[in-house]
Amino acid sequence: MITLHHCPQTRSMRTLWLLNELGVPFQLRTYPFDRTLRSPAFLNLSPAGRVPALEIDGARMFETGAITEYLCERFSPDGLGTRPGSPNRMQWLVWVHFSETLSQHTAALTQQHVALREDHMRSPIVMKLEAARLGKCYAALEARLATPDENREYLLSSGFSAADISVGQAVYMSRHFATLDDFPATADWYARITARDSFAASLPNDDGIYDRDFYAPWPLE
Ligand SMILES: N[C@@H](CCC(=O)N[C@@H](CS)C(=O)NCC(=O)O)C(=O)O
Repeated sequence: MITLHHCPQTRSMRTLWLLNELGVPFQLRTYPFDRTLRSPAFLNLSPAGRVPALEIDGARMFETGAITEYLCERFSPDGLGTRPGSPNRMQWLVWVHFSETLSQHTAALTQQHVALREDHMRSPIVMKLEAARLGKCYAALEARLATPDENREYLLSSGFSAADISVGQAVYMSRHFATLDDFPATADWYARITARDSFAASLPNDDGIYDRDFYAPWPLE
């Protein structure tokens, strides 16, 4: 049995979406996003106290990118995944791991806007810089998706894959801090991939750690 250790509205939603899309049996253990992740029992699953953590084949895994690669190798090597040596392998790896570039900016912005509760703890400069860096990530996606010579519906020309899930979940989170308004091909792609039942099945029941849809970087409220 596979067990996903999960906090809603975090990177573990990426693994949840992937498991839902793979259609393999798994159980979900949901935790509050708090000091529970620092308990000895949780640190035994994930030594830095992070989600996702996955139990599979009697072993314990952490790191979203590694989990994505492993699950795809096991359950969908030629569908959601790509085999080493296949034509799309390089781009698949690039985009699966690019999701982390987006997520680190979202994590910094979540810390600034949400976790640090007092205004004097926050840095407007960091908020502005990190939101601008999300814009650079969107520009990279737009360049990939809005190619002049090819109408690319997904990140890989071969079709929907775990690369779309990985980056799509990262964009789902980053939209709290930077809109897709200036990136039409990326907005279309995002609408396309989030129309899937597997995405709907991975959504949290409530807003979780965010108390609003969008946090503007400046001015500080
Ligand atoms: N590179 C790691 C990052 C994991 C990570 O930082 N997860 C966040 C949630 S998005 C977390 O668990 N944070 C808890 C904390 O920092 O205490 C991965 O992709 O799994």
